[in-house]
Amino acid sequence: MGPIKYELIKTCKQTGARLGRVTTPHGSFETPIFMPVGTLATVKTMSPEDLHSMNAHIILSNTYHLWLRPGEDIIDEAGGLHSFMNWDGSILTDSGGFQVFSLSDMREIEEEGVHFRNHLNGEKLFLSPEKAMQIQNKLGSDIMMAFDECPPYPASYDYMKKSVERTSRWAERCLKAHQRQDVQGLFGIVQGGEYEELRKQSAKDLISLDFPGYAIGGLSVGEPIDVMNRVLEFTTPLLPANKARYLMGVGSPGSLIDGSIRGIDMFDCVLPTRIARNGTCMTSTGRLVVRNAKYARDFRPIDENCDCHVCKNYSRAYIRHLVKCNETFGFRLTSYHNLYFLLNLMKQVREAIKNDRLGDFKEAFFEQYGLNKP
Ligand code: PRF
Ligand code: ZN
Repeated sequence: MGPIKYELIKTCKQTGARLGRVTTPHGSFETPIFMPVGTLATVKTMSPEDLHSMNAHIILSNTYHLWLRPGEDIIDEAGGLHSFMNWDGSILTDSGGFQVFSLSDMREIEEEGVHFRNHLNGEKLFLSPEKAMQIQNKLGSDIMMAFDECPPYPASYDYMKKSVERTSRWAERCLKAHQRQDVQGLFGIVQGGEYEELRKQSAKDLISLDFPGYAIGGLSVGEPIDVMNRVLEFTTPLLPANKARYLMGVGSPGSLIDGSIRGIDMFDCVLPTRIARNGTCMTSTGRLVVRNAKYARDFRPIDENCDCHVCKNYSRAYIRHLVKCNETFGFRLTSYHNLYFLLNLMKQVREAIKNDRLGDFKEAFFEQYGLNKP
């Protein structure tokens, strides 16, 4: 038995969504779940105590960023990422592949790995499956991700096929290079863009390597929503029912519900914290841009239906003032509310699965949030 366990508790009779439980060396949590993003070993403006108070159980961090700053050796010396940042919940680290593709220019992909330039100082760097495992082993995350290629959308069938084959070979190298299989679990990443045959090939290759969990990568890279939903519809059924499934980089309220309905258990996204830092809040009736002039004398909470600490204690007018003045506390308040909103949304999704009524929940939520009906 490896360090990462998934138990399927039940499936929603109305939608097929899964209620499950994931256990890592740092605790266990019910799924579907949203993971706040802490790229640089901090969920921007949030303390670990804040994260606990909103019932976050697992956060995501990034190999690429921590490799560049402060370097994996310093984190290793600190006793690993958990003790370095004082977070005793679970941590998942992305492998760096995606970040190399999205942040740096002049990258060159070859069989051995990827050559690219440091996005901070232009220095030449090289990342490979072996290096990505070495770094993640030193970070000590509970769940590590395989080193993959996430091609841009759209990519030709021929390119995608070559890329999927290489990502499968890289996945095998990752498994061989992973040195701490007793305490860290390694997830494989299914690629293949919008091509059903290639998703099948990718899933088959990875399943033969027997990872303790599988991610679906290469989505939310600019394709229309219905393309993402269709890809999920034919991809999640290819994955083993007794392992966790993670949809990478997806976290808008609508796609969290749509992904859950298609069998996804884990999600992450910078969206809630990123939009919080320009004064945009998620509420039960849609987005609210709190920096707008119309909130200058609005003494109601951000969301009248939210019972988070921010909505119980602070007004739109006050938060608007702080955000307009670039006061850090303003971004702390909007970030806290947005994360709470998504964690609470997932709690409602789990509750709806328990009651076999996620379809009804989706309809009511989409209506209220102002999303188009399916
Ligand atoms: N691969 C990796 N990380 C990712 C992605 C991917 O395809 C995505 C795609 N949305 C986000 N983060 N390794
Ligand atoms: Zn709130």
